[in-house]
Amino acid sequence: WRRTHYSEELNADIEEDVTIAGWVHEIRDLGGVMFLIIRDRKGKVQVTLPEKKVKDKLMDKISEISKESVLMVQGQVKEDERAPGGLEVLPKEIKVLSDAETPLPIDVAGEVNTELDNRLNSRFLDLRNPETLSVFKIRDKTFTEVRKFLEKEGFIEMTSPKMVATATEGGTELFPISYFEKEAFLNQSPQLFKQIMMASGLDKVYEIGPIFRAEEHDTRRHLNETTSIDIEMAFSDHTDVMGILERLINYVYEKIEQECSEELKKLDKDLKPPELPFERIKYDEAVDICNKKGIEITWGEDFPTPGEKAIGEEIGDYYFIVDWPSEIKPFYAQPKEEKEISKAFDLMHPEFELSSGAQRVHSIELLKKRMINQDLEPSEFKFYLDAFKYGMPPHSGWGLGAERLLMAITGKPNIREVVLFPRDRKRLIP
Ligand code: ATP
Ligand code: AMO
Repeated sequence: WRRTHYSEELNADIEEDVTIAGWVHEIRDLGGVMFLIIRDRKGKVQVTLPEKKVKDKLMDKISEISKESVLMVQGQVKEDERAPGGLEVLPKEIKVLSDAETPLPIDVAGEVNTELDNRLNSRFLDLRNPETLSVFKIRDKTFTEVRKFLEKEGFIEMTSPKMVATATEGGTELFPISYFEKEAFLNQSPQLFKQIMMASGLDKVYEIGPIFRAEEHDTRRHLNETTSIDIEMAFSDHTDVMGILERLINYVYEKIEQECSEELKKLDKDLKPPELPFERIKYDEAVDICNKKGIEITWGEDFPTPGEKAIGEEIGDYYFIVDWPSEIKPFYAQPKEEKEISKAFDLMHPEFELSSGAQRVHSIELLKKRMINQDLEPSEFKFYLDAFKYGMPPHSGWGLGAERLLMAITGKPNIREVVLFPRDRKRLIP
């Protein structure tokens, strides 16, 4: 037997027998007639078994079936206005491919509010809930559209190693691993590798891949393994890549709004593409907003979560923070003429940070100086610094947290909702 149709492909004009396959969503026995609602990836369809018309053998088989068991049903499609969707299948043969144990560990229909922890423990069952499935259909579409956009802009996809010898984003957040006789870590960012590629002549590269951060804290917007969308672009400054970033966000919102309307409806999410261009506010202005709202910040500090929220409330949409103090941005961020300010930026959603980026230092002398200032040993970065010796164009780039973007699109308040198998402070299984 092979599936001939998904539920949503059925229509009353089909004369030949069809074969559908899926899970038993619901069983109703009205005495004299039984209804099975079969669910597949695309929807649901009713299978109707009137006792008089169906073979006894079939009836016996079905009377013992449990919810969420896997069936294949062969039969005729019939119009009936009493059936949900106006169609039903009258079975000639039913195969039980797999029985489901009872009770189920979580409520698949999503009527009982199951705790996230339990849902994550049985993610395969959780995905049978159309609301959860919608999140992951949107996730799939988001990655597809990000790739389409970047390819159209002339970016080439690269993949960088995830097992590395050095930190890039501060030494405290590294996961050490055992790598034969060497000291090694899981990579925090493709940063150094995408920059090295700027000396290769590829000009525009992107990577979508995992990054690992040993952050101790347990919040709604941090994971220990997360997906980063990274770009790097030669012969550009920070304003060029900020333009690409805002157009990318706007494009992805439009595509999801147009092509995932069913999924958005299931999530009860009204998605409006943010208006272009996004507002740009200076670091100093952001500090003022915080101080005015009673969140004390001194110049040279990063914004604490309440500060981010306060600025987000004031602006109400996506915005960039620019003109950051050089001292709180990584060594690779290019300072402006007035050295204490850098050509780095953060892209903010009203509720959290979504991306950071910068024009990069491309002078090897300045790069070494900034490393030393940040207590990094240039000799450990030889493989990276070498790329700056033989012709390195000016370049810029950013890293965008894919799960943060998906939180914004789906409206899910917890980052764990938008990853199949999240890794956080407490969770390593499944
Ligand atoms: P990135 O980590 O990429 O810089 P982010 O938004 O996660 O982006 P963090 O530096 O991790 O930035 O944290 C930003 C802010 O989040 C910090 O300034 C801090 O106030 C807040 N924060 C960090 N850890 C916690 C925590 N455990 N609880 C509440 N807030 C936190
Ligand atoms: P940054 O450290 O700001 O920059 O990371 C970029 C973006 O990645 C996301 N992100 C996270 N999301 C969930 N959980 C985490 N633990 C986590 N850590 C980071 C955020 C963040 O804005 N190399 C630079 C990028 C560059 O300059 O190109 C970098 O890694 O959305």
